[in-house]
Amino acid sequence: MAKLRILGRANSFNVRKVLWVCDELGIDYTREDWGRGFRPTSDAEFMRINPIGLVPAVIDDGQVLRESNTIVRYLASKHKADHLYPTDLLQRASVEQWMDWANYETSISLRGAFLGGMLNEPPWNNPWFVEQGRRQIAKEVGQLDGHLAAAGPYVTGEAFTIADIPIGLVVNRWFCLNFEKPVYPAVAAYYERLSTRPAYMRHVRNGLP
Ligand SMILES: N[C@@H](CCC(=O)N[C@@H](CS)C(=O)NCC(=O)O)C(=O)O
Repeated sequence: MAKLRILGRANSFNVRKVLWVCDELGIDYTREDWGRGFRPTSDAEFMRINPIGLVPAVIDDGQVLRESNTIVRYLASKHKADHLYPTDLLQRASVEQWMDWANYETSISLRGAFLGGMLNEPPWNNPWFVEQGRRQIAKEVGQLDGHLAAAGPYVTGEAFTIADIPIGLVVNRWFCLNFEKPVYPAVAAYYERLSTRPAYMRHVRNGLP
């Protein structure tokens, strides 16, 4: 069977989720550098594969998939990793609600706090937007802190699941942000807990925000 083909630069926030889950599941893959700093995703070759023009995209058995969280869930299901992505509907919803939260709520805040405030990228570097993003991400990571303190040590409780993958990316970026941040002890302990996983150190806590 052909190896999973991952299209996207290894320094991308969303590609790193896919690389991490592949390591957790022992999936063999090839990866191609597409996206900022490499071949542009606006190239016809990429757009034919993913007309949305964003990384990651993966090709598995000739089928194209996009959206990092969807790819993570698909791979966990395909490899029957029920311990990472439970089949019980309520447990599954608990995993998915955190994945959705990370992809929607925190990614809006990080546009201001990271793309605007740290990378100085227009149009996100508007001072109002940067300030809003910083305030909002601090609030959200505070919510995560309260949740982990009450119901941790992982996002859905006792065991590591794929919910920890997008949240693990957010937490790594949080610690890289360059403004004065509140101290969140449960999040700090969680960061160290995730860091015991070789795949996290390899793809996420590897010096990149
Ligand atoms: N919702 C998408 C977002 C994908 C996304 O924003 N990808 C960024 C990189 S993290 C991208 O393609 N940026 C353009 C580029 O690198 O050229 C997902 O979760 O996969």
